[in-house]
Amino acid sequence: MTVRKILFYPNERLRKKAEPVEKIDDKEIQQLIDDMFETMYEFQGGGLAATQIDVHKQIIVMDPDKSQKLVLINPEIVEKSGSSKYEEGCLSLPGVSAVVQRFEHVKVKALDRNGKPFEIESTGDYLAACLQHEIDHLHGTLYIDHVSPLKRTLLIKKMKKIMKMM
Ligand code: GNR
Ligand code: NI
Repeated sequence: MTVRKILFYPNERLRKKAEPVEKIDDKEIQQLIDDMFETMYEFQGGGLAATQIDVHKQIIVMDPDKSQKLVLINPEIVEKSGSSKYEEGCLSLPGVSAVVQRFEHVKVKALDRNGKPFEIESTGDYLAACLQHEIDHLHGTLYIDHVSPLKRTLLIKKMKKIMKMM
């Protein structure tokens, strides 16, 4: 297993749309999933999208409450309703966070790491925010796209200052 390099904003590759995975029963894909967990734990994220390590395939790993490893391949939101706010951070924008408006409830359909379909649903909590945040990454969207232009400018300025000190 290898810790992979994370892409940081404003890298344009974070804006690429991920392609669906066709063959899950593949050594390369299984290796990639292991590396994604390794990378996510190394940088203490609650989730990680393949896009963030410059692999443009529809794969997400998550461990939102540090209790169960979740893998979502080719995820798709099949139900969404309501609205709620959650404070989000992102490994691709180190050192900053902001309150983001999301759907309160989502139901997501995906394949697990064995290619078996499953559904996961969540309402108004970290998992619900995380699912939407990670699926956004696969579409080239970042949480700062969901805040006001003024707030976004301030966040980017602060992030660049923090990154210079790292
Ligand atoms: O570590 C992370 N925390 C987080 C907090 C609220 C909502 C979403 C997240 S995901 C983020 C890790 C990350 O950048 N995933 O793409
Ligand atoms: Ni993120």
